[in-house]
Amino acid sequence: MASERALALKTEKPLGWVPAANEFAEAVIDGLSSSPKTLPCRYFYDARGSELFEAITDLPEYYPTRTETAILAANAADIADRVPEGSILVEFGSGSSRKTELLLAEMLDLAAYVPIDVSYSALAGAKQRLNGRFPALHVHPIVGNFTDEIVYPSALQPRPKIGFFPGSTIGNLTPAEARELLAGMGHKLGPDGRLIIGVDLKKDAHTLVAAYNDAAGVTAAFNLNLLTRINRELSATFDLTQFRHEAVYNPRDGRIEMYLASERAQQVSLLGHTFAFAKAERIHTENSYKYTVDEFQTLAREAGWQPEEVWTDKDSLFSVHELAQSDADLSFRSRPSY
Ligand code: SAH
Ligand code: AVI
Repeated sequence: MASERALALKTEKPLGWVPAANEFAEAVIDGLSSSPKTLPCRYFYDARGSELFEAITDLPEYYPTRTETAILAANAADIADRVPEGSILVEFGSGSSRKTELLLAEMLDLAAYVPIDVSYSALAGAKQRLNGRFPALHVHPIVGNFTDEIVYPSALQPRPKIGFFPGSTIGNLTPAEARELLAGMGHKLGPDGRLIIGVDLKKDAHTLVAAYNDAAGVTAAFNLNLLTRINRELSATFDLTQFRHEAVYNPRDGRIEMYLASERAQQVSLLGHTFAFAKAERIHTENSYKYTVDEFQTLAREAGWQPEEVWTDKDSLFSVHELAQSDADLSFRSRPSY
């Protein structure tokens, strides 16, 4: 069994790593100086934001998590069948890693599980739980942006790499960004790399808007928590009672848009900058793109991936895709299913 040290990834940051305050400050100042005002959605996930996201996943209106979980539960053994022994499972935006447990239970001969997330608290919680349930599994969390390069140590470099990107987090990027991220994942996973990715499907606007504007107000709290984080970490003066959560479906672009709308004309200061808000002016905090199966497969092909399998639920709410690198040698497959 390789030692923890031998398996440590070169780019792995200590588990306590948090993005440099100036990176966060720059992103917030840039976003609030833009017209229209924006904030990057990856900053939702401080400890409270990760907790609120977990609460969202239990909401009756938020169908994606339970639907994707059921798809994975029904197909985990099939997915695992095609994973060569001694592979590394690399997860992008792993959060609580709860869906991953379904795969890990079927992939008992993995060399390592590498969850990557910007949320320290989510990774720490997941590592502790997984160490308890799978004591033989090497878990190597990386606190950081999944767009960053991963430099594998030489012991792991030649091993087959399976990517896992559930949750439809791909939908939080524009299609152009998604193409770039998928192409980058191809590079990170190597020529024999495979990717299991969850993608939310287009559906009626009513169902979509309800999922992002729940009756209990948990999504509103998740959205507003971004301002709490900015107040705390960047000494800003947002008055949380004077901003309102909004979620709308934009059918032209096929995306849910989340905003924080100013209840009145007001000013907010932050690190020596002052930002003026008109009444009803909005900060665009998140997009959540929805795809048809064909649209997503086209995007994947454009990024150098070959769609191999797709699973959906009976109501066609959500899809899970298995992709292979376009020029991959698939001879290791255990059964000729396609
Ligand atoms: N995969 C989990 C969590 C989805 S929530 C699931 O399917 O339920 C999105 C997760 O991605 C959060 O944990 C968030 O912290 C993480 N995340 C968002 N943007 C990220 C980025 N740019 N780099 C790394 N992690 C990111
Ligand atoms: C992580 N991501 C895919 C979620 C989504 O559905 O876009 C984040 C979220 N935003 C509001 N609710 C959930």
